[in-house]
Amino acid sequence: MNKILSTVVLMALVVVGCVRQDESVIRIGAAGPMTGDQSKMGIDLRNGVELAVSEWNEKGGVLGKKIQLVPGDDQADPKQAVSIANKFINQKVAAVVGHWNSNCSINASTYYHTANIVAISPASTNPRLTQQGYKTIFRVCGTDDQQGGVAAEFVLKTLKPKRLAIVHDNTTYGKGLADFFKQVIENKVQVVYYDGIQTKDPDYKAVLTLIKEKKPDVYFFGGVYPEAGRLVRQAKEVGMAIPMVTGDGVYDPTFISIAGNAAEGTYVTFGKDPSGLPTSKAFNEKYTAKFGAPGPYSVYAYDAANIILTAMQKTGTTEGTAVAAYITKNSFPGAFGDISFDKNGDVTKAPYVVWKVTDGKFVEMK
Ligand code: ABU
Repeated sequence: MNKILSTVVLMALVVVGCVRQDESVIRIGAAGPMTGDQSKMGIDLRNGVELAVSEWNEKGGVLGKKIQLVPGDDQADPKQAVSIANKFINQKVAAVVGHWNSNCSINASTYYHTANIVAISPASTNPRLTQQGYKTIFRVCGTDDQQGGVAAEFVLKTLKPKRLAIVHDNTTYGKGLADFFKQVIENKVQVVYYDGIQTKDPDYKAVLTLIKEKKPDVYFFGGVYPEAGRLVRQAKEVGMAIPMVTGDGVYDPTFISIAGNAAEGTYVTFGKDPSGLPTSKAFNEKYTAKFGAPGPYSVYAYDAANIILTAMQKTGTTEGTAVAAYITKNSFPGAFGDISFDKNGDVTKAPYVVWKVTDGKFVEMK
């Protein structure tokens, strides 16, 4: 019996080995939270990559090979992100678009760096990601020092509060963004509350009551839309009638669905809307026909995939160092115009603007 079992295991390993050795396709990983309460972000990301891959395959692929999309669900969990990175390495994934969450991207980046795999995050905004000296790690979004500064300038010039509360979700992204915001503003406005909340907690009324007692005029939140939606909804329930100011992790219609009417008047920093630009027209039409309305980071994922595939085509290789060097030295057409990178792997242009929830929609402030 044992002999039969070991023969079956051996045959299975041979089959797996044959799949792993299959060099007839180029595999591109798409990593993000595809299950759980941030799953919309991961699915938006994967769809953006899938659209780019299907377009390249229609033109014959890259280097004479078809491209295969390999999705990786990191569940917005940095430990799971390491498992996904190892899975990609074992599957001989040539490059990765991902991850969405900064803590996931930072954890996984060490593995991609060691395996000489190019990874471009469409959405991870914590500065640390590109400060590690990893030549194959890039992002196509801005950074939290940039958007924290824009949020702070907006609060000082437009909302002009005397007293301010700052809340974060204790993640690399949320706490980092809250701290960049605080650095700019704390000598100019009295910060009457600063603390973290636990993600996934269904009830923030106790902390909101504490904040309300401190009588702030505005509160800033560093975190993602599921928690932001509950905070805003429950703030209204405890009678806290002050606006939330927050960052790109909250820019999604799901925030408004969770918060309901209480979302009205929330301010969010994010990039401009590219949908009216000629550079994103084809993307918008094709994405919408295939998947429905693009999510906030779908087009960033699409651009990231196109940058990787263009660099492979131009260099004639999937080898990480060569592909990364090409990405660093060249510029690429993207939804907002040409995209180029600095020596760290950050985009050279990432303008943030302020959006306000008005009549159930995000409206860009002039
Ligand atoms: N930047 C939006 C949220 C994703 C992250 O950076 O963690």
